[in-house]
Amino acid sequence: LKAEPSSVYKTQPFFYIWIIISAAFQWFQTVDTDRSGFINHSELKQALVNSNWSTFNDETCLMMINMFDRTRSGRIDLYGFSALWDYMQRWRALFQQYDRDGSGSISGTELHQALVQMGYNLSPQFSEAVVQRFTIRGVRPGIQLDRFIQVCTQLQTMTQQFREKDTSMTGNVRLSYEDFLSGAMTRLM
Ligand SMILES: [Ca+2]
Ligand SMILES: [Ca+2]
Repeated sequence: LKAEPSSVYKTQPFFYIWIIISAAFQWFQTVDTDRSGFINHSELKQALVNSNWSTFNDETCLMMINMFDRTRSGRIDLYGFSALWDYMQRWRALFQQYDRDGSGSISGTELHQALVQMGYNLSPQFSEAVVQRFTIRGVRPGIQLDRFIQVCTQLQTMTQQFREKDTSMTGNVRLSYEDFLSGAMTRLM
């Protein structure tokens, strides 16, 4: 048999997936405290921590359960969990990259830079308002990883919904009252 020069590169993704699954499996066993074979909302909430050691907020946990729950049962199996693990690694890396001053939170300015790099055409005031909205009173303005994921994911979904209506690509759409409410309601759920 003639060895293909590209075979090494072809096998690498599998090796990478194997690393993800085995590391995720170890974490899965730790997180699945009741040994049910599934991760529910409260187990996930206990497992995910921000850089200030606070647990993830309920909305972000619910959003992630919905994203990785393949059986639509409100809980995540091992395969969904390994995808979630990979997803979390990526978000943590992004968070660290955009936390330019290493403060452990994303400030308004840092969020603005992140959104510009992600291709959003939004003002610095927008990011400041978002950060203010999610900052806990009495601490320096900034958002933790859970809010960062929540904000970026919702922004992506809402932008997609907007683009579907903005057929002429002008950046402006006319929304009926009911369309507006439907959009807001689906985001609440
Ligand atoms: Ca469980
Ligand atoms: Ca920071």
